[in-house]
This record gives sequence, structure tokens and C-alpha cells, in this order.
Amino acid sequence: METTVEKSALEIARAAYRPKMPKALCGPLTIVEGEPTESADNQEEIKELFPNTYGMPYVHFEPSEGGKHSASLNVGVILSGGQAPGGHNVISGLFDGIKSLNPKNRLYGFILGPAGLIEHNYIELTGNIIDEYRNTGGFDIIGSGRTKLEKKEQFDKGLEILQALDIKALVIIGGDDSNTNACVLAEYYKSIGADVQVIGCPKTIDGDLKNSEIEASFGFDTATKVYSEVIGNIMRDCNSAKKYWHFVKLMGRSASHVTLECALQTHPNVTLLGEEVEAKNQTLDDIVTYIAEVVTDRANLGMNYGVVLVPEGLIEFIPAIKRLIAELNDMLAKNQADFDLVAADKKIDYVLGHLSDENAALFKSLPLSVSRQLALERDPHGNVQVSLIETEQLLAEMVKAKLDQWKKDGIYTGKFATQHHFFGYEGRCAAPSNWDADYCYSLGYNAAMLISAGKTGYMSSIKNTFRPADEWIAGGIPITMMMNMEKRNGQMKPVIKKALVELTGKPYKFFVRHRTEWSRNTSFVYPGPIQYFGPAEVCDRPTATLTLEQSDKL
Ligand code: FBP
Repeated sequence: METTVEKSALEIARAAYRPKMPKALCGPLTIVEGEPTESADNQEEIKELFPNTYGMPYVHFEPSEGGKHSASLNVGVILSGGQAPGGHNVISGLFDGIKSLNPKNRLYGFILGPAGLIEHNYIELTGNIIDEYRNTGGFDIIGSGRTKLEKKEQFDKGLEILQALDIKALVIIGGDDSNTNACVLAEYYKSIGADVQVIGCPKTIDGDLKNSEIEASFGFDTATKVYSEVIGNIMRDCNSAKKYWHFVKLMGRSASHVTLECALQTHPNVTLLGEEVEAKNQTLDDIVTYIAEVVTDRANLGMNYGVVLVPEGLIEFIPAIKRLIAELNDMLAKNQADFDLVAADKKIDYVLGHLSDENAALFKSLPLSVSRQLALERDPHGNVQVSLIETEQLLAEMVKAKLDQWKKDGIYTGKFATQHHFFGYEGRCAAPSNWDADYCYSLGYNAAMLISAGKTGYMSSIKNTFRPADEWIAGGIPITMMMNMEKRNGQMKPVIKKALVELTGKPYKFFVRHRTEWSRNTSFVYPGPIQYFGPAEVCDRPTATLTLEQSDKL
């Protein structure tokens, strides 16, 4: 991979930052095994599919007397899926962790995601390389990719290179799909006696890989701080110029955690949350009407400006569209061979001809850009690529059309001019906040300790993360514990259950208590840029989501 020659002053200063770690990881440690675990749902099916890795206990580490030294071993690492701030720190923590066990241990990075394992494309990550990337954003040390690691032939091909390099453990850094694959791989290697451990690390800016043992996926902290800074800047512009409604779409394809967190940090006038839209069984028109009502109320108070936050996955949560996508998925899975042969300009007609009347009518009513995305373009995991749907523009246009009608009806008398923004890529590779830098380094270092303890099929877990880092708890959680059965590409598959915004959770409830006030009165908050040097209450502050979720433990 390329290395950057010239560095900014901040990069130089930041390279010297020593991430803070849980006490247990700072010296010799001992592993404590907890209770056996059950999967999140569908226990019988998951148990049958994972006979070798099901039901393993939680584990955590505690400081102990004695040394840490162990026989030398080689470790492989893969970055999988979308970029998230802190990936380089997971790798530097892993590197330092395995070197603390035995300086002869070696770390190999597979290039451009899981494809690197299958295609035998790798580099050895030496101390000099690692030092170039400490505390930096991005995944460029080895790159990432979205190849789905799911077939036996891929596992066997991967095993060839693992054996050739004498790699005894593989660390997969990824989101729910990638960790699902890590779990399948761990089970397979154990079932054939391959003598390769597999450990996962929870990554995604979307924040939807979490549960009682995984408090956050890394990258969420930094990405939401970057987006909140920019939303705050837009709010200040909006409050100065007083002439635009800004529609801001935020990444988070399957859950609205990013949008909720940014709302908690900045107090916009309108915040849409996919999970709420689904629970209230709302239509696109209900959503548009709600925004138009807030715009009208503010216009009546003399304020023809404001900010609307939209999660990128919104479209998929609208129940009617969700039903359409489910039928599309089944239909495409059944007819994929035929569909591939249909000429590009006839594909939409083919889809229309194979849908039920209700879904065909809805499909036809959507703007072409949206229907194309829903029907034609999927990522390798079968997900609709919602980041490509311009929901923010679609909503702004539909609100305008409604307000034009209300103007004719004499209900609305204001002015409505809009600006659109999409914040996603701006935050995914940002230099990790202190919280992410510390969390990620600890996750990687902890993965090395799980390897040393002989674990496989585990996810690295760092808990108590709303407290100062030396009070964090390091350990591991069996990945099967997070699984349930879901329909993917027309078939029931074992997958990690996605954590959506909980409508009974404290962050959502806090938002609901305040949203009416935020919608009518201008209550904008300007969080400013991430601070790396300065007082802990400014630099080490966790997200509002984590703080509210864990508030009863404070
Ligand atoms: P992961 O879940 O793989 O971490 O990716 C998150 C994400 O940033 C989503 O928020 C977004 O929808 C998607 O990646 C976009 O990915 P790509 O750039 O590959 O289309």
C-alpha cells in the first residue's frame, strides 16, 4: 500500500498519542469464564448450524501476577466493509498485543478485504508500517472490501494461504455481515480441525452492531461528531441567512442511530427516524405532511428556515416500501438467471410484470431513480444501496409540492427555498476521536489476548466505555450469541441480529421529550470540531447515545 510522505502538523502530533486502555490489558492478565450463552433467537436452528461454536461462555480478563509470554504465532487481519474511524488503531493494538505476547509473533494484513484472503494477496505488517498509521483515519493500511466470505471453496482457498504463512489466528474487523461470516468461518475451521482461530471486531459507523456486551461499534463516535460539527455549521449559516430549509441525509443504511445521535448533539427542527416511521406505519405522504406542518408553523412565527435530518435507510423502513422490497428480493432470487438475460432498458418492465398488483402500483409510482435502486443495484450482501438514493432531494421536492398546494388552499403563506446535503463519506475516514482511538486500540489489543487464550468464534468486547478508560472491561463474547435466522436473498440464513433504534430506549425517549420544542423554537447547538488535545470533558466525551443508554450505571 502507498504511504503518505508529507504529514500535517496535526498528524505528526497525533502519531505520538498513546491510547488509553482497560487496566486488565496493561499488564499480565488472567481469563475468567462466565455463563454459557444462547443465541439471540432461533436457538435450536443456530445450535444445529454451529455445533462446534454454539453456547460458549462470555469471558473477561482481569489483571494477574506473572508473565504474558507465549510460544510464537502468526496472525492475519482483514478489514471488511465500509470504512470507519479507528480501523488503523485496531490493527496497531493487535500488533502491539501480539508483540507483547512474544516479540517473534508476526502480523499479516490481507489486502482489500476478504478478497485478499481468497486471492492470497497480503503484506506483512511490520513495526515501521504500523507506526505510519497510528491514530489515523481510513483503512488505507491494507484497504477494505465487500466480498462476501461465505462459500466452502473460499474458506478452503483461504486456508491454503493461512497454512502457507503459518497463521494460527485470523482477526476480521467488520460489521454484522462480516462478523456473521467470521462466525461461519470459525465454525468451519473448527469442524475440519484446521487449527485456525477466528476473532471478530465490531466496526461500523452505522452503530447497529451492538448489544448488552458490545456497547458500540467503532467509528460511530467519530463519524457522528464530524457530522454534528458540520450540521452545527449549517445551522449557524441557516440562523444567519434565515432563508433556507436544509435537508441533510446521514449515513446509516439499516438503522437510524447516526441520525438520532446527530439530533441529540445539534437539536434540528425535524428529525426522521426509520424505526419510528415503521412502528407508526407511516406512508411517504405522512412523512411529507409532518415536515410541511413544521415548515408552516415556523413560517407563521416568521421563520422560513430550518434543518431536517433524514437517515439514509428511511425509504426501506416505510412499511409499504418494505413489503415491496421483500417481494422484489424473493422474486429476483427466484428469477435471477432469467433477469440477468433481460436487456438493461427492459429490466424495469420485467420487474413490473413479476410483482403483485399492489407492489407493482407502488413501484410504478416511485421516481425512476428510486425504483432503479430498489430493483437493480444491490451490494454483494444483497442490501439495497440506500446511499445512492437521493431521499433528501426527493423529500424536499415533495414538501415543496405540498406547500404549493397549501398555498393555493390558503393554509400556508411562507417562503420555501431548500438546500440538500448528504453526509457520509465526510466522516467515515476522519481521524479517530480520543474515544474511538482508545476503544479501537483496546479492541485490537484485546483480540490478541483472546487469541492467546485459545478462543475462536468470539468477538472482542470492551465494556463500561462511558467510564474512564482504565475502568473499561476487556473480554469476549461468542458470536453465535448475537445470531438469529433471517431471510436473505430469498433463503433463511443465520445472521447477527441488527440493533435498530429502540423506541423504548433512553436516547429515543429523550429525543421525543424535546422534539416539539426543537421544531418550533430555534434551539440549535453548535458542537464544533473534534478536539484531540485538551481537557478530558471536551476530548474524551462519549456519544450522547452511549451516555443516555448507560446513564443508570453512572
Ligand atoms: P458498513 O456497515 O460496512 O460499516 O458500512 C456502512 C456504510 O457507511 C453505510 O452507512 C453506507 O450505506 C454504506 O457503508 C455505503 O457503502 P459503499 O460506499 O460501499 O456504498
